[in-house]
Amino acid sequence: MAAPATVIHTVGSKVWVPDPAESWIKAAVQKIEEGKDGAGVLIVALEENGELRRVPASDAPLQNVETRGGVEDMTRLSYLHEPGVLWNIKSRYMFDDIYTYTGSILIAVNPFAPLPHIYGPHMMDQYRGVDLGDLSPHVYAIADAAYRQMRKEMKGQSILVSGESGAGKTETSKLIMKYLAYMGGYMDAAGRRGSSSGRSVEEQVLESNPLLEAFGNAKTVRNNNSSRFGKYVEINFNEKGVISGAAIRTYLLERSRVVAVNNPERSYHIFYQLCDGASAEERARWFLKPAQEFNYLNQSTCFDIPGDSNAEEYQRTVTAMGKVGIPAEQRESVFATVASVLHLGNISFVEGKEADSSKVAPGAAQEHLQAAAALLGVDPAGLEHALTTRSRVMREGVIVSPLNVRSAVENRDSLAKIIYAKMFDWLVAAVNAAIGEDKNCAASVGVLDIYGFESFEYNDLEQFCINLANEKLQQHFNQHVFKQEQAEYEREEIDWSYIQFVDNQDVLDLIEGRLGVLDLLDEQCRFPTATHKDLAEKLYCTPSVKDSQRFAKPKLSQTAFTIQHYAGPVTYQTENFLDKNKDFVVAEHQQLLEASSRQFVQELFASEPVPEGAENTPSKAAPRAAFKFNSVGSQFKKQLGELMAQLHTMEPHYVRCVKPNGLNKPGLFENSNALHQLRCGGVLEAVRISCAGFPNKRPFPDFVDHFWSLAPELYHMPDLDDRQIAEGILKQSGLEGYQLGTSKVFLRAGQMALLDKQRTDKLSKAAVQLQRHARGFL
Ligand code: AOV
Ligand code: MG
Repeated sequence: MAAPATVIHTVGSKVWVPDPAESWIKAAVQKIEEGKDGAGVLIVALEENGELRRVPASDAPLQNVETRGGVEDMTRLSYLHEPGVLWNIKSRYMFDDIYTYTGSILIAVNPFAPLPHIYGPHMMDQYRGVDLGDLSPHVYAIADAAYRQMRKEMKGQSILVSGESGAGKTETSKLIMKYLAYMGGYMDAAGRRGSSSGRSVEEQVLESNPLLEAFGNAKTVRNNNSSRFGKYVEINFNEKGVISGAAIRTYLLERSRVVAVNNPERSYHIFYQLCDGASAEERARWFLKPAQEFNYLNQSTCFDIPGDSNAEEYQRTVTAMGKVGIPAEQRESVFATVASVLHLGNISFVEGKEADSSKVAPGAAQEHLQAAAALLGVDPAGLEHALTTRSRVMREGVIVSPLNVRSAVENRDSLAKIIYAKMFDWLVAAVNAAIGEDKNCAASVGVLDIYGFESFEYNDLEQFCINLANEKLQQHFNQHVFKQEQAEYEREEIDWSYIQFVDNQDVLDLIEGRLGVLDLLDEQCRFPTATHKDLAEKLYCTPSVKDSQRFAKPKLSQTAFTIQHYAGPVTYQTENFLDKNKDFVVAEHQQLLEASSRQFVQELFASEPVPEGAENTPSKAAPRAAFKFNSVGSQFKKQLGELMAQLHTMEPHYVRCVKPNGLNKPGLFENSNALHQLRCGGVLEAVRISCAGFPNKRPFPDFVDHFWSLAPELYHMPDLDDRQIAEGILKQSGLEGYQLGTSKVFLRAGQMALLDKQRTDKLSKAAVQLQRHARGFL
């Protein structure tokens, strides 16, 4: 992305040079030399301490002329390059201007401090009906643009919010939803907002947020309120622009958190809310104890979130459930089920009489067995049996075998996870049923709050799925950015046919294409005896995978694989891929719970076909016929496919959230961290696409005002218009490949810098002449 070499530099040019600590650092050119291969080499002095460095000229893009507090739209920068983009965002952030546009994309940097003065009805009123760019960049402006475009064209709009954990996606999505609810709220004949009677749809939509957050968010090391699921909310509007319904879809709730929490993280908020906030009667009904006494919670020493009260949040959740429209009996059932999960976690096992068998331990574990059974509406003996044995339906009949203590614990955990996951899905369905989708709506606005690209030390199936989602969204994004550029070129009637567009279709083919990684994973999951080594072997030797440019086998591992994602390479460890990809309910759990005396539990487990021979530890079982299973990866791929199909019918709007530092602190901006996110969020890709075409667009009058000195004789010709003067200036410059549109000059990457240099040279020559001239007089 750096501007072309030497020709743009002169002694004294202010440049950016790469720096290991700061990514980019400011410097001034002291001397220009020719390197071995003829390429330019610069000796530069760092602005901060005068230190001299030698850098290839091609690594030293020119600085933009400094404007205090940066520019509101990155495309207005004279030089659109990585350090320019980064510096602009940073300078704005230091003035608490957290929002910046790159064309129509909004970049939002998390302030990590409340900024009440920029939000609320007063601000919403200001942004209402105002064109993007007329006021300071704001998330309300994006929401308003979507809302107005929807009304004007009666076409669906989507607002896609992305960014890494803690970057501010959920907060941003909520701000968008609040804006849409405000604009689309019911208004009576006198123009009063808010519905006069009962619940309003917009209130239900907004209250679904705290509700789902209570059950699907948790404190992690990255974010005290981290969403552990992806979410797409579609808000329906009638032809008057009033909200008429909504539909919520969720993706991939993290299940493992229900039974395993690492210090200093927490499990889902609702567990702590319940333990601290339930009334004395409720505590008695649900056999509750302090959170510290439940094994699923006390693996971590964190039970509270600084600044939050679990008990108050419990009230907030109950209120939200009520406002959304979940009646008291159902709330009771949900909480009883949440409590049952906690009790399950306290059922421990000891060795049974037979070898390799187990039974529930005496003492406290028995009480929790009783409690869990009561809350789940099943017989305690039946629950114990389901936890400590495994039956398999074979051709010869049903074979019941005991489980040892370790397997019983695993079995108990998988029951807890499936109950919680089904309850979460039930809640989403209940919210949808209560709000109601308006299938006959005039148009909708969809808001997507989905996990950003992830790359950790250890990357598992979750990261693989999340990164697949990001690749899909990235493709959608690239296509859109590219289309927008093209649209402008077409409007200006210039030729753009030769502009190349690099796609990430090859990564998608590798992951989700025929005989791609997901296909091979499913294939291995159908072999009960297959291990992760078999999977890895399969990946390493199948042509559709191994021959992909985007696939590599890491040198030091026999079971991992690396995918070259658009945002960088990620190495995935396959150890858990097979187990995590298999999703089914263990036969005894299904039988036990579908016969529950509690209607709610029955509903959760309403008969699902149980696959023959299915059980959850197939790797330890004897070889047997392949069984049908539900593939987590393929299910997710299908969901994603549906989401993308939906998004393709809508006009997209993008918000890229950036986390300015890893400490969640206000006022701190870490360059390399932010740069990485701009890369992952496709912001730099958008800049690249724009640079591949004509990154600098200047209206004729502006162009002439700036560069007239390159052809002063033309400037003074009375018959020429600005377009003709601009054309003359460009002809004289010796540049090639630029274009003249109907109202603007379109310059290729780097050409602005070259013109600027010609202008500076000319002006300094003129200045020297002027000086001589002046001296002559003395
Ligand atoms: P995320 O959704 O992107 O992370 P959140 O939206 O939960 O991130 O934001 C994390 C925290 O940053 C919030 O709890 C707020 O404290 C703060 N924050 C974010 N945006 C703003 C804002 N506009 N104004 C003030 N504070 C803000 V995750 O769900 O973990 O991927 O999985
Ligand atoms: Mg979130």
